[in-house]
Amino acid sequence: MLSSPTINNYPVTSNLPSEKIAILCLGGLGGSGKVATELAQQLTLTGNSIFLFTSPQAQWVNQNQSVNYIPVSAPKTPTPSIPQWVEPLAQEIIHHIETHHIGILNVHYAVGLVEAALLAKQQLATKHKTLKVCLTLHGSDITKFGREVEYKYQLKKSIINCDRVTAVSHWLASQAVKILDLKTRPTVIHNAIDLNLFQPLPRWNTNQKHTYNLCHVSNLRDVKRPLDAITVLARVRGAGIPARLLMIGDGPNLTRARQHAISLGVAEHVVFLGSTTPLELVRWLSFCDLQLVTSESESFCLAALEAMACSVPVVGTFCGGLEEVIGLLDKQLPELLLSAPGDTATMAAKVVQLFNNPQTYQKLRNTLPEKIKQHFSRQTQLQNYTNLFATLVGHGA
Ligand code: GMT
Repeated sequence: MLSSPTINNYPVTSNLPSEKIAILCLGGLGGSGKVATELAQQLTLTGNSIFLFTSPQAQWVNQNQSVNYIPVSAPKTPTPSIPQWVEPLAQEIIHHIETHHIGILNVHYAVGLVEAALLAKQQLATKHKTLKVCLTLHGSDITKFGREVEYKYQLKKSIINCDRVTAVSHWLASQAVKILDLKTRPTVIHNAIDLNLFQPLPRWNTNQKHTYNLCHVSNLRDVKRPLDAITVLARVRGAGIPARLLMIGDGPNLTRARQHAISLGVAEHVVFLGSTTPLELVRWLSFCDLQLVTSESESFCLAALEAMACSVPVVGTFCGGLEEVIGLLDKQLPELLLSAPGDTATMAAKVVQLFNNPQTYQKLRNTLPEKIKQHFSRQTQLQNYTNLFATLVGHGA
């Protein structure tokens, strides 16, 4: 065990068990992979031996990271679990667990990945080898797959068989209990972000004839309702506010989104930027006056946290976790900034109201980054995970 390691100069009491730890996650654009990869990287920086099992050419892994990256055949995006990919993945997990003598596997995202992990645990047990499986729930694993009859029972069985289960928000923990009728509530460990990267940069848009820059940052899946962001832009412009929309991200609704912009007559005011690196994202955010989160459901909404850390206020939906995240920053914020999913008229009205109230707007810009530091610190997240892993060994594990 190491004494007093630090993360970005913050001390972290490392009571990580001596067991080696691996983190398994999806390798695509999604937030669960981002959270898991950063967690692996940050724990590595405390001097621990952490392995990251994720898809080849994973989105969030880069050469500058010191984590032990092991490509495995995990899917890149949430994928229904079928034996054709789950069983081979389990065999790869067994191989790497045995090769590197790993004792704890933290699985980020339930569907498919946790079945592979539990299959590995079971087969290792027949060789008298112990693998503890700690599952982190991220969102649609519960809110989408948990509601589908063909996945629900398998998912519940898997969750019950894990040694520990966490969720990224209280809202998601409650959904898991309710949807799957769980007897044990998952432990909540909120996500955190890299505040050395996500911080306000000098503003670009300071001219008098200001065009407001809105942005929508997502993987353009149906659950994000990206077309609503374009409708909100059209409504804001219709209310006389000169605005454009930066669509940041890539995904299944890209073509429909472009067509929607044309059909609403705002195509020249919508810029599709595709997916970006985290550094590029911070730079784009420094052009932005406001972020639109139009999702049907979000367990947490990492994109909103990143924007607010860069001083970009968010107008969004009551979609679950977002309300919890911004409500923790300030109890008044959900009422001020959120409306029902799909209610683009109210969302546009809230945007207009903010831009027409420079005092309220500026106060948000000035105070959000500091509040995020207080409520979503990396240090707390790491401490919570290390404490949890420590409970997996020794008595009662
Ligand atoms: O659960 C998903 O839909 C996928 C997952 C991902 O990989 O992007 O997203 C979830 O995890 C993020 C990180 O914890 C959260 O910020 C997102 O809110 C959450 N997405 C949903 O709940 C739809």
